Amino acid sequence: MIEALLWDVDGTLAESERDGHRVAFNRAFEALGLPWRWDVAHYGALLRITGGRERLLADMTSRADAPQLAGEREALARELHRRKNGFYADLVAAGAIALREGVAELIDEAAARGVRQGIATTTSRVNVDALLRHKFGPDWPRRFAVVVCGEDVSSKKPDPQVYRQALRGLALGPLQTLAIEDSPGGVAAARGAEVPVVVTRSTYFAHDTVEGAIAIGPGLHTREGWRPAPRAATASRITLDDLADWHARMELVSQFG
Ligand code: XBP
Ligand code: MG
Repeated sequence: MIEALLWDVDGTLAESERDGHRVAFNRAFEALGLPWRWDVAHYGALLRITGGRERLLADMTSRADAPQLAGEREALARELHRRKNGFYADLVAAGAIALREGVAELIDEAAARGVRQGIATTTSRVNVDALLRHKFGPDWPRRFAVVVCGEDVSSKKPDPQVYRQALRGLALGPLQTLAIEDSPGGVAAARGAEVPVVVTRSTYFAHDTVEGAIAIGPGLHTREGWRPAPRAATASRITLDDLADWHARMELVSQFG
């Protein structure tokens, strides 16, 4: 029985990376007079590092024109990240980032059926707030019983901390919940906390091998292309009944290429 859904943000609620965070990082580089630009492919490789500030620091290790001292690098990463988050909020407010199809429907359906919901993300709280405020209005936090963000944990995904903290906030055991994720790191984080996880493939993790999901498919908007195939056909999208059915058949945990 699913008591709560735990949502990842970037890649799952919205395709926010390529046209959101990436563009905002590039604007931050420009604003500080830096010649660095992250193209779509390079950003895809950098996404293996979770956390925007951590991503900046990792990229600096391969740039000869980055500050040499660790303290200076950290200060630059902090300032770039602060500016990036501002540009990201601008992009969201301008309508550049849409919720993925089927997401709003499932959030509404879960709320109507009394299933609690939470956010479990490595993203900064300001970015979650910018996105969800734009999509659901200023009282968006009322839709979520718990919201755990990047700054709330000492170690980001794939570390399971974010999920453990969300479970504590909900006062539920892992098997009473279900996570929705898009990346191998997110799946590892959920699994590390023993939370069953369903994967909706996103642009940047379209072909990665995902281990241990209870179901994987192209998105919540369609019943096509899912493994295992959804059985509880009550709509043309993935519904709470489909999630409950996969959750009940959890012995199907396996590796999807
Ligand atoms: C995605 C991330 C984040 C975002 C950028 O997290 O790794 O770092 O790319 O956000 P998730 P910040 O899929 O768990 O939502 O710059 O705020 O880190
Ligand atoms: Mg994600």
